[in-house]
Amino acid sequence: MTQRWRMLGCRGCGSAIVESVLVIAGLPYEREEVDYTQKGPARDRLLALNPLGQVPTVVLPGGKVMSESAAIILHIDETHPAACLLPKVGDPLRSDALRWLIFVVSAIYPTFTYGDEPEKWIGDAGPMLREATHAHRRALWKQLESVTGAPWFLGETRSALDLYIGVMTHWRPRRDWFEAECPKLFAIAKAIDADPRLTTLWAANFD
Ligand SMILES: N[C@@H](CCC(=O)N[C@@H](CS)C(=O)NCC(=O)O)C(=O)O
Repeated sequence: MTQRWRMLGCRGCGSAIVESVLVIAGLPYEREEVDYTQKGPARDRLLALNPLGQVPTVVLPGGKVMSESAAIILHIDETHPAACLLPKVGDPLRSDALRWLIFVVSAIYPTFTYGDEPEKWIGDAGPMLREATHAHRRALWKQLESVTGAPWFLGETRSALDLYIGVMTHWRPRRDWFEAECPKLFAIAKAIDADPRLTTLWAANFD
């Protein structure tokens, strides 16, 4: 029975969010690169663990499979409280953290699910869905910007939300847009870029 985490991830993808949490929590892991857009043995291995074919998908020490980044992070927060991924139970900031964590994964993330390969869902009308999800995503980020604190999303309290912001601002509409339209989110993203614990991980994903 393996004692290490196993991560199925894809360069530049949401797997980097959970990888950054594993690094911060000091949890060693093995990583398999899976380009989920390409049919083949790697994608088959991913589908066998997670029929959605999404990354991150992890195998916990002991063999249990988890997908869904927020669920994985909540699990690590419970089992490794010293990593300070979320405000503790009883801290008034915890409800804010949970609200906006789920907002990111349930409102913003699906705009990529449906907008990245829109032809997969609606064939020839794909470009319309792509533009609609793109516009919706910009509006959602602006909503998040309106409740963003400094220097971190929750103000003085650093959390896993900052890691989502660091990674997801690399994606469309990308950093230049955030700098112009969402300066508080952009500042958090730059601070996350500069975290020395994550230099190697960011280079592997985004350079
Ligand atoms: N709700 C999932 C979303 C994961 C997700 O959509 N990951 C993308 C990569 S960043 C993916 O695997 N996309 C492939 C697909 O949806 O087919 C999470 O929070 O982990």
